[in-house]
Amino acid sequence: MINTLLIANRGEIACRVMRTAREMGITTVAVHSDVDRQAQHVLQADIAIGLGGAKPADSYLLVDKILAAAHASGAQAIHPGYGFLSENAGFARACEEQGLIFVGPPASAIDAMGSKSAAKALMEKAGVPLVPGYHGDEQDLQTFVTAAERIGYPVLLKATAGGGGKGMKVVEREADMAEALASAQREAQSSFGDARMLVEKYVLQPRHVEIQVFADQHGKGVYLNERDCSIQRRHQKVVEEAPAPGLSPELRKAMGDAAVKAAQAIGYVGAGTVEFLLDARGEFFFMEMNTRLQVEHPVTEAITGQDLVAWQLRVAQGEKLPLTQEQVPLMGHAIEVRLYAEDTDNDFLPASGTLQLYREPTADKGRRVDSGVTEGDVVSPFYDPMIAKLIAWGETREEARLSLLAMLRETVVAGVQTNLRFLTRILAHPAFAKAELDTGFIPRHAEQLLPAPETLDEQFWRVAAKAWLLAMPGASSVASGPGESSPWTDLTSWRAGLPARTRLHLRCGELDQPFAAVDVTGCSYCPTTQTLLITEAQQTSRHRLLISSGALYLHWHDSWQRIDRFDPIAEVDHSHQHAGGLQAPMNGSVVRVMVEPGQQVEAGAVLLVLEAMKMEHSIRAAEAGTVKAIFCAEGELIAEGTLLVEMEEPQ
Ligand code: MV4
Repeated sequence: MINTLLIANRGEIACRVMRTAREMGITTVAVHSDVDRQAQHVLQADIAIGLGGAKPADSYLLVDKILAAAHASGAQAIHPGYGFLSENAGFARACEEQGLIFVGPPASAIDAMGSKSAAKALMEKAGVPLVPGYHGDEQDLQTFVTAAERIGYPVLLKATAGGGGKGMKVVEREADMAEALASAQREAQSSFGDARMLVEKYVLQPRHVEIQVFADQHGKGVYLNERDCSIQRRHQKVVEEAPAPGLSPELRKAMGDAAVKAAQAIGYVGAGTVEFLLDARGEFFFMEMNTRLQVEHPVTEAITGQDLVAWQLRVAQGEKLPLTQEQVPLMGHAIEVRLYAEDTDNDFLPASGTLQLYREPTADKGRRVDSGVTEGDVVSPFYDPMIAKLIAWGETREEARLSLLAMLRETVVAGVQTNLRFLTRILAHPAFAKAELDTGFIPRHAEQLLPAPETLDEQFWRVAAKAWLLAMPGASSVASGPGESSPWTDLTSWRAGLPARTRLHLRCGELDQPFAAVDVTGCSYCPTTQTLLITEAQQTSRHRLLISSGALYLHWHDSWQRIDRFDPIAEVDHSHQHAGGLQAPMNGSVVRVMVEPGQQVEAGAVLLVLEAMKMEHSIRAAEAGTVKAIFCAEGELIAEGTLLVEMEEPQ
């Protein structure tokens, strides 16, 4: 019996596993790195044990510390989640040796699937369909040329030790084989320390269809239907759904039976996934087996009504599978998207930072959100950048799709860049609506899916200014409110002999916009629903706003834009400035000095760049003139009020 379970993981999957454990009356033990001390998985656990460090190698991968934590907390079992130690045969073996239950397959089954060519040999023997190819020990050029000749070009070279698409090379014709093989071998040697290759028929525009399998310790195995995970970006899954659209019951059974056969051939126990390539003609081929619970398991749970973590824990305790094959339901349709902290404008670079705003869609029938964060948490650069998974279930695929789109529109994230808009565009794409799925989906539709780099147009700034004046506490005091004689909110004040001074200056990211006047006629803000209504030319548009810690957030084209008052330094030019000099408006450091003494500058030219409160601020020349002296240097820390630059005004 498991009455205490240690979860050797973090984030959403640790929270997910703990939820079921709690429901089963099991005491939960979290382990955590130093940076995760206040993470959700730690706060939700009954017992939390620090591992130290930040990087996985210094924390969640420390086998000895995790085993010691299990013993110290009285845990009988360890659930590894996914990633980290989940497919580490050495860890599974160490658990077995120390009398701890590893919630996963036997170490021998992990080993069996570790090498691609060995796995293929095993699957071939078990009668699981393979892509025609060669996966033997001979590694000379002639062997590969002969094999490719036999299977027919194009062929695909894959590293035996590889995975996730690394070290793969398509070869179109015999003349290219020598160079392709040498280069693939070099890459495999440097990536995996193992140059061995295999070659397969290259399947054009395949779908990624995987079967969820389960096996108990009594020799029984079942499949819980399939998932289509064809929508991937650089071998990273983005959207997953169950069942696979268009899969006939006959094909489902054929793939399911093959997957169970694959599992039984290696003495599998617990949850596993057998991945197949499915070609346009409905032929399927074994790709690999994942010996863990997968990220996308919720879509299977949604269409079967089963709790796969409960199944894992029951099987791990020696119980029989809860259902026979005939009893496994397939109800409706479910789709999942992975919300990642990443910069879609910048080659999907992982993003990090504080979740200044984080609001999940409301829980409702057929909706599910699995996450491991809350507002104010930090998305750190040390771990996988997935923030949450959103899952929608419907009677039909279209119902699930529309429900998931609604969930995406309710999701609010600010402070960290995410792929929220990218996901919305995929779900809204006509080709996705028509279920035109294959692994080329994202590259094929990239132009429509990839958000153009941020350009905030005039309309955005108009809405932002109205929102600021009507919704921000105190903002309207700078203006005459609506209902007064003039419909214009005049933001300019005149001073004899001086140019008009802008009173509202907003900033959004790196862009800023000054306003002399803002027309708020026909506009209203409703604080309870947090919506701004703008009526123009008989048409009312509705805008969603959020106000949090002094900033305004405006929902604009499927993402949230943070709007602040522009840089107080802008005010320096006018008010904090001694005659001919520029002072630091706040404590900070000098990032860059852009000018030299004696240099002539135009009005508005950037003289210095300061960093304060993690933001960069430009110090600009108020008027054209000559730089007389500079009193600071790059990298220097400066106090508020320090004179930084002296300007000589033209005579
Ligand atoms: C293939 C293939 C076409 N033909 N094998 C990519 C990752 C690795 N697990 C297997 N992969 C592929 N193997 C043959 N013989 C195309 C892919 C492939 C792919 C597979 C699944 C999901 C997305 C993919 C994206 C590009 C290529």
